Amino acid sequence: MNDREPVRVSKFLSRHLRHQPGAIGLTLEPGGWVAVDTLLAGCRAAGVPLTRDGLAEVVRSNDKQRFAFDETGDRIRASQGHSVEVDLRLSPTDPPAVLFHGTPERFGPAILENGLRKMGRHHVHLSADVATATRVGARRGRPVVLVVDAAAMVAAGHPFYVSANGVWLTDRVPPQFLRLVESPTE
Ligand code: HQG
Repeated sequence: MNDREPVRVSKFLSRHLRHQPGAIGLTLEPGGWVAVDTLLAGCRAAGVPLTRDGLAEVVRSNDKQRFAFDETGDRIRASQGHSVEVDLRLSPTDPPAVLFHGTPERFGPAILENGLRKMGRHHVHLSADVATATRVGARRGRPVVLVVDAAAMVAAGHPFYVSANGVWLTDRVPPQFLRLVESPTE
């Protein structure tokens, strides 16, 4: 693998483990799992030849730890970020008192008005720190960061989940639990 190859493979895995498993003949098992052998066969057939060791290296070195093996090492899944219907079987977990959500500046007004919605994904994605939220928001333009009053949401009965790679997930964040962090990048 050259330097760019792990990124290319990671994008390929994200596409098929989160969004279009059927396109390379995969069916996600409960929990979002796929047998490693089935995945490698699907990759090969799609022109992305990958060995078991190559896959392990992509999983190990991935910048956001997007993928995880199960305890046997025979199955793999994306830890979060799915758009396909999947039950990740995560247990509700108490979040820190505040969480953060980074978004392009242009979405700020609509979110403050309507709250955070999961849009194309399974959950609203929240970060534990401002720096991470800023990076998420900066993917598509100048970012703003919103503070989520997670403690108040828990008190109001909203469940939270945390993925294996530390992304906090919830179904929605109504506007009364949101406020803007001023100039997060300055
Ligand atoms: C926005 C990446 C208008 C929301 C990242 C976001 C993350 C609203 C966009 C992960 C809205 C959805 C997820 C409302 C939410 N009005 N806009 N009411 N409610 N939005 O990509 O959180 O590289 O589905 O702010 O690092 O940006 O894929 O969610 O901008 O962890 O591993 O609608 O994706 O990780 O966009 O990103 P997304 P996200 P990966």
